[in-house]
Amino acid sequence: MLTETMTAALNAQINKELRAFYTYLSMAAYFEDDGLKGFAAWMRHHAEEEMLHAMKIYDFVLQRRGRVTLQAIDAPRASWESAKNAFEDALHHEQNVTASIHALVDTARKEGDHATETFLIWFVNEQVEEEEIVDEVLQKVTRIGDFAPALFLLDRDLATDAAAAATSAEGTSEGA
Ligand code: OFO
Repeated sequence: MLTETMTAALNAQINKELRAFYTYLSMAAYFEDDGLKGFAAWMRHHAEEEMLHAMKIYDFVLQRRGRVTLQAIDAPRASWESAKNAFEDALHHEQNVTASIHALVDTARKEGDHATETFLIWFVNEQVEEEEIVDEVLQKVTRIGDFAPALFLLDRDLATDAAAAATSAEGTSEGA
């Protein structure tokens, strides 16, 4: 059974994950509009991952006989100055999520909730990976700057990455 404090903190995290879903989906729409379909596919795949994160916490709260209470999701930003600016924003967003996951672990420890603390380890590790992949693309777009041919090559690579990630996610859910 979850404590009230832990339940409130987990519900707040569900909202943050849904906010991340919204943000990445908005970035996907921005890149679609900009004609960068590979960037758009990458962002869309990432948005879907955020929804899975939200649902993972949602299911955990229910499993522990807690009450899921959904809160309003703030409207995300709709446009960015450049691909670089969008990825800077994405990295900043991931760093905030990392901080809030760490704060959740602290709460679980204070509450003496070992099950939640153990559950959150997956998210702690996931954030290391999330920051790394966003930062990897950010470094590339930073080096590319305004050089359109390189941007289109990266767009093609990101389309391939997004398709491979979607296939592997399908394989995982089929195997589950
Ligand atoms: Fe990209 O962050 Fe969720 O957890």
